[in-house]
Amino acid sequence: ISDLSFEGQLTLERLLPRLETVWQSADVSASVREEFESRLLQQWDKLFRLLHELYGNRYDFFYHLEQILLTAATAWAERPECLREVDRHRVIEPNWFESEQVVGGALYVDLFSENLGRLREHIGYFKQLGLTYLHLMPLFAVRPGNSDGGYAISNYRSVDPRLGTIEDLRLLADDLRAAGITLVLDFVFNHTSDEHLWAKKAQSGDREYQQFYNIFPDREMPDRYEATLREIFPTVRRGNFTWHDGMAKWVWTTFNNFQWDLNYHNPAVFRAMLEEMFFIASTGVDMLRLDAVAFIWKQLGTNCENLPQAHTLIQAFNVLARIATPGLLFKSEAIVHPDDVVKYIGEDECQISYNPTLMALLWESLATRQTRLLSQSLSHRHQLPENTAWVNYLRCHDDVGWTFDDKDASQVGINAYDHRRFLNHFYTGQFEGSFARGIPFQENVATGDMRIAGTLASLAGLELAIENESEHEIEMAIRRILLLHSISLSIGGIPLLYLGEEWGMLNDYDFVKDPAKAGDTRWVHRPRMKWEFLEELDDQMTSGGTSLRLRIFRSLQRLITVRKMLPALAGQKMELISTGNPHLLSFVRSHDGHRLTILANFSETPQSVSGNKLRTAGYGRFFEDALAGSTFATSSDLILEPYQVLWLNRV
Ligand code: OTU
Repeated sequence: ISDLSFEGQLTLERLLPRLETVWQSADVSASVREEFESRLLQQWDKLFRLLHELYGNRYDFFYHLEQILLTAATAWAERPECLREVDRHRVIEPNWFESEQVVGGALYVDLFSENLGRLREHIGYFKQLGLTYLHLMPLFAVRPGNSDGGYAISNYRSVDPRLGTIEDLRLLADDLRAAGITLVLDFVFNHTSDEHLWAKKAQSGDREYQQFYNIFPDREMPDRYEATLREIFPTVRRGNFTWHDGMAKWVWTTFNNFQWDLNYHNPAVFRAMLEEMFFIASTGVDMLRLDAVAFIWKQLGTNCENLPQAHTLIQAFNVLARIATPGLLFKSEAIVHPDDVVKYIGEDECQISYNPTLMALLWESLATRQTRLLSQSLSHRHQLPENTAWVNYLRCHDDVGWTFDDKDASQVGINAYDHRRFLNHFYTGQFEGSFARGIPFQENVATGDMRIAGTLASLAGLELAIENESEHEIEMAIRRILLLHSISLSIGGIPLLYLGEEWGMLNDYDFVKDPAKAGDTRWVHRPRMKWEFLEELDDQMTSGGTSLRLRIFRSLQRLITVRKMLPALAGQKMELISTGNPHLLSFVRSHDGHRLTILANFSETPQSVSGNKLRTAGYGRFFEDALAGSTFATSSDLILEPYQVLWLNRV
């Protein structure tokens, strides 16, 4: 046994008796207490190592360790018994989220249903659509005015009064749990708003709280850091630091000026955010979306993104969740280079992760009508460790950035720099013949860099097609939308819709009228839910009508239903098939002895696949398309209609 493990054991012996007060004051049963202690013993060595790595050089390490353990014990002692029940189940079935039954949706409470109370009335809608996972955009108390869509939190323990109360959140969580829907909320742990109590104390000169943030008296340190930093929100300000008049000091602000980055070099910050994390979990949240994970650890002389200590930190949060709230899972939000994205994924770090590379490359394929870069990337980037999963999405509340690997691009003869420029032109509609209606987000005049804002439907061509009143273009746009969904629903992982997509919602340019939103073009793709679509659906159920909106809704609903009937779509296993046709994406999904072959045409012209090729590759003689029901024999070539997708079962 190593020296460090030995020190760890001594430390635990000293600390365990100090938890006594927690058990006594919470009055928990012996068995509940034993559950905690057995998990603590099991995870202790790991936890001690992680925290020692981060904070072991502090003279007050032991004190902070004690505080952290007290926090964890309290979280378990006070955890509602119904959540402990969920914990016990999830520990036995750690890969429950890999099921083909899991389908996710994300929404803004205010834009969807005004408030949490009303949201509860729409659980039937989620079920109708087939959702089993619901991510609510940040709903905690925020600073007034611009709050970056809720990402500038002033109090993690109270709900934005416009949306409801913590009690409303609890009731919603209970109802969702009863309906079999997993609740996902953000853990915005990289920064707080400048109006958070900690920031206010810092502003009033409290040195203890000034150490919660990265605050500097003059430009010396900011300039030294700046030498190696990127700019994330260059249209907000140049650089990463904001001058605060009251304190007459510089504050580290990676995002907006009012989002103050927390200083995790300080163990008190770790412990304080741990308490907030456990509080959020106690409301009945199943998964936490770890916001902006890439930025949480800063180190002079580096780009302060994706540093090894960021992983150590998340792993430390994770072990503590395993000990105190074992059902709670983490979802990584690392919209960074694909090599860095996967580093956050693991049973001991984030069990699930956004798949930004797939998202970007699906849009890339749609623009180029070619799948070579997508296939190249998928060929070595899709596989994940056991008990982890991708969260596959097409659009979310954020922008689209072209986060593919330059080497993957050059492998298939693409110059990454030129290609990103092309994609930006294409998706902002500047490229001739483009169907897309996106607008730039965070355009950096110095580097020419930008990201793209726009809804799925507007980027896929529906907005322009409707404007052109072209039946043909509308048809093509709808097919593109469904093509993208069918990939996201079948490629392996948790598909995540951004609600509004089910109706093909278009860009909403009215955001410029609201001063709190005007400066952030992402609001263009955050439209308000139009419940009249649903009423139309209900009316037409009987009359059999087929408006464009209804067609999108019903087709997506059907894709989801079919997904859930295909056990081959569980898990993550995916093998590409080479068809020799550059316009097709083709792969086989297999799980538990089930197989499904998927062919997708990314062009607006019919494409053929050699049946012979499919047969000799061992994919069978006869297939049935699970989507349309048609059958195919591999004795002749298969023809895919423009943008058609086939989910082929062997028959
Ligand atoms: C996240 O995104 C959120 O998703 C955004 O809505 C927030 O504005 C931001 O953090 C601050 O809380 O820059 O454009 O992974 O791409 O973390 C979105 C790197 C963002 C960043 C991502 C960030």
